[in-house]
Amino acid sequence: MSDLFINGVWRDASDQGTRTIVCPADGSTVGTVDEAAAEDAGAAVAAARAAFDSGPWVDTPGPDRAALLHRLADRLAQEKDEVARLEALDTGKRFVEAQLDMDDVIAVFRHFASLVQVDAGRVVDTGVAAVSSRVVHEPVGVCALITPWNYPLLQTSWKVAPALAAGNTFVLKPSELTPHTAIWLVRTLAELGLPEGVGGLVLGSGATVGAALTEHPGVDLVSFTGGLATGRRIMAAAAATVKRVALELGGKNPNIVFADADLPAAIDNALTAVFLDSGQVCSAGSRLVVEESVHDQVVAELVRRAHDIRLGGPFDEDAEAGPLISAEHRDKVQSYVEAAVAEGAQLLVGGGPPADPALAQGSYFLPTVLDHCHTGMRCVQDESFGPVLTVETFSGGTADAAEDAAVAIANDTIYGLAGAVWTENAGRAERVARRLRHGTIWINDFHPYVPQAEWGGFKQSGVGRELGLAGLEEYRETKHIWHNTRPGPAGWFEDRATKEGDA
Ligand code: TXE
Repeated sequence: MSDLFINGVWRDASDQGTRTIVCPADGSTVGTVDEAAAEDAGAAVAAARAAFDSGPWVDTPGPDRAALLHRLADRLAQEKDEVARLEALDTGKRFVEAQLDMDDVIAVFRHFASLVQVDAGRVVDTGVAAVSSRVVHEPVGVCALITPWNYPLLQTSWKVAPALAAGNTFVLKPSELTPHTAIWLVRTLAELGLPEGVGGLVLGSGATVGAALTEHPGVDLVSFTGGLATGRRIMAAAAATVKRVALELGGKNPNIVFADADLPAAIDNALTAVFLDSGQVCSAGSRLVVEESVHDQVVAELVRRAHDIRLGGPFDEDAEAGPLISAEHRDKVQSYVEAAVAEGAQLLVGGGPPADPALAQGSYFLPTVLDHCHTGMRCVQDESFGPVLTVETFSGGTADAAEDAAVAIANDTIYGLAGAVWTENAGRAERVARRLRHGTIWINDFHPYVPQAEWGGFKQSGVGRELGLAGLEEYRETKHIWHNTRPGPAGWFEDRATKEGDA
């Protein structure tokens, strides 16, 4: 095995720990990997610290750093199907979706490669002729990158690409459930010439390895994508040494449908919004917020379509959606639905695992629609991270009142990651988009993103932004260099000895 990469060497875990990775589509074994101990995390941080402080990567010119990112993208393009297969087996997601994820990973590496080439800082006019003053960007230092299981390589690329582009060193800890594409990534970077110690890989649990990284004084920045509870823990741990944190903590994302929308398009996209990747998407449109006058029509059609969604494993060409990540997660989604019904929600379709015996070994959950929900319910406030849609209804005596009602409902959440508005009225679309307190807003669409645009959350959906231009800034310090070309005394404090001597 030797799946831990520390100081340029592939190693076993120091306590010989291992973990078996299981495909959630059928319970089959994908492989066995090393499971690091806390001291392995410490060793990886020490190596990344030494590599940062000795400068082989910081001092590598930007265009050369960019060239490595492009080489990685080229290699992934060549090996796309094999890497997608690894991803599909670890996550249970459909192979075709994993292939699309690989295209996105390639685009992310190329995006950050393009950014490094252009930024040389800026000159500041101080108003003092003898002073040359400039603002430059430097890497933050050692980055602990902690990633989740839903889009394993893609989420990792959102962190590794900007960390390297900016000249940092990193220690990557992927989700313990889905490590195989992280191993591929670090192995490939090393083959392509990443200097020793610059990129480390430790596999293992959050409680042991993740916590060791977030507490380690040698780490300067923690970038984390995962659940809100873990995000809070990481922020608290990082406070002890005032590490920089970047957090993406999911969402409870409203999808607002006005009566004047293109309803066939809105309904079709509402399905993709919530049931893509079985709802295991941080930006899933898990809250349908629909105008009362079209509620019955929209919900009836959604229920009919949801009922027909075909579930299946990664290589089932008829499948439209895959399993949940684990049996534990499926049970969590099940209890979420039960709690919603107990709160008064009406279960219209789904609500449990499928009856099909062919799917019995996997962690499948039927696409589910819960009607008559409102913001006072936990099922509307808490992330289920499963294929579960809650339906809320709004109305207003006037067009303005309807807008106000929709916005109030959509913003009544502690989260603020993403949201959508469906309407044929362009003015309304713009007004509502501006009033929604969420980091990404789609108008008459749902889910598309591009690496050129920032991604991240308002409120408790997180801290900071990934992608776009800001996604590089997370990994850079800003330094002001003041150069006085005619140095002389400041003259602030009187030099008494000289003065007395003169007298
Ligand atoms: O996430 P965790 P889990 C949400 C979703 C899901 C819930 C729980 O609602 O149901 O989170 O999922 C590492 N210190 N999202 O338990 O625990 C862990 O090993 C440092 C939203 O799988 O947040 C893994 O690498 N690290 C989401 C990563 O954190 C710790 C994607 C994510 O795991 C740690 C996934 C600790 N104390 C889940 N504890 C999104 N935003 O897209 C765990 N980890």
